[in-house]
Amino acid sequence: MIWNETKECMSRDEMSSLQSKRLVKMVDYVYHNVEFYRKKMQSMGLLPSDIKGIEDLNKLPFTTKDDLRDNYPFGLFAVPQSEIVRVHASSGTTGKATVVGYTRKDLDVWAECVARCFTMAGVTRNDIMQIAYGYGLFTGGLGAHDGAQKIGATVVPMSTGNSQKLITMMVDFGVTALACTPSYLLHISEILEQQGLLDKIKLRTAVCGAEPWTDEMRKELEKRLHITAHDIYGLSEVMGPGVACDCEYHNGLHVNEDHFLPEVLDSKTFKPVKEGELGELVFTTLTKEGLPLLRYRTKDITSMYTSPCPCGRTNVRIGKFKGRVDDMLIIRGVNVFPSQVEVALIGIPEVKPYYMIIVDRVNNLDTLEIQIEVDEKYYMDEIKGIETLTKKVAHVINQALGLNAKITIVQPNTLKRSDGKAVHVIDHRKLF
Ligand code: DLL
Repeated sequence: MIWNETKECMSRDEMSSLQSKRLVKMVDYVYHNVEFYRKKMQSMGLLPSDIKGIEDLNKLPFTTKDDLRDNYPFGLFAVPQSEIVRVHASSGTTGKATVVGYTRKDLDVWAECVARCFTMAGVTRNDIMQIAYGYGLFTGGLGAHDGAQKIGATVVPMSTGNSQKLITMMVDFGVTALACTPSYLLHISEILEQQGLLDKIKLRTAVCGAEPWTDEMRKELEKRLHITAHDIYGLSEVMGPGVACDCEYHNGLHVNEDHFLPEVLDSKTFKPVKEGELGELVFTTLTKEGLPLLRYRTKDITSMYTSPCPCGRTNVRIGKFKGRVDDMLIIRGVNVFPSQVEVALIGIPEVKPYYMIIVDRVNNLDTLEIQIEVDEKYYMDEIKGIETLTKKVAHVINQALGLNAKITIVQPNTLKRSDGKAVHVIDHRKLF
């Protein structure tokens, strides 16, 4: 489990027993240090002594993003402010920001977890690593920075916002590793291609996360850039990047479960789903001091696997994210995830994997439009060419979603590029 000795892993039984020990301690800690949890547990007639191990996890209350917002800014912190050495915050599109706080030990654990993840992606002290997540209140920049530094890589703290500078330095410094969102990596690959710089870079590996992306997109990026790309997951409430990451087998993301105890639950019954089935990911922090959380509902949809991974790591894996509970669109009664559109588009060579899904309601009927960018190599002025392509894309989308969509083919470089989390959906129905 140690980042530079990844082959020396605990058995599943050893892990469960460590988790049980830590959970018992954690429940006692939150009961005595966080009024919110004490009151919640008291209202359920629950005492810390009722929790004897992970088998009692389902007795504990859930925590939601609203609980953090209701206790804005520091109400759920378990230590006095003098013990908090850093805060981050995530601003949702609605409501107040959620503020998270870290003690010095929390920052050490965070760096350790990110270092393990980057090690899974093959990063070593011999790498020059650009961190192109935003630095600041977002956890991506500083979180990835501390992890890369812990490994001993040469860190280039790029942040976001200046793609040309990033590319110049990538070439001049011989950058070998990059951390950024997958949509930003796609954008970078496009600029490198346009500027004829693809064979001037030494990039080997990219560690991408902060937004859902598909395995098809990973392979596409690997092919374009001749690299390996890895999926890193995390969320600010639980810590930031580094909660889980995939190894060279891309068999799902190994969870740092000695620090974050995962459950995948049916979001109606709140009972665990069977191994491999989709459900909502829920985390209980096992070692956090500043902002410990019991059963935090991430709203992220995934599945869990305990079978052995050929890499030798024994920690559980979560499947690539299907999206978020609140990302799922219901259009004319059909459940649609933006990732389904992404997978469908990657199979069509004439279009680029940029897309915008626009949903509306006209005369009480849902309408679905998908704007798609044609690849410049295939860009056709003649109406006939566009018509044929539109029909082809409409057919592929219909097969993928089981829905008819209006396909609008737009000119190359029309859809907005993103250097952070990409927006793929505009749902006008929410405005009513
Ligand atoms: O996005 C932390 C992070 C930074 C993770 C850099 C990875 C890399 P938040 O801004 O709080 O934190 O957003 C958390 O982003 O609940 C997921 O919905 C989504 N998310 C994060 N990583 C992935 C991923 C950071 N690899 C929310 N795949 C989470 C899919 C992801 N979704």
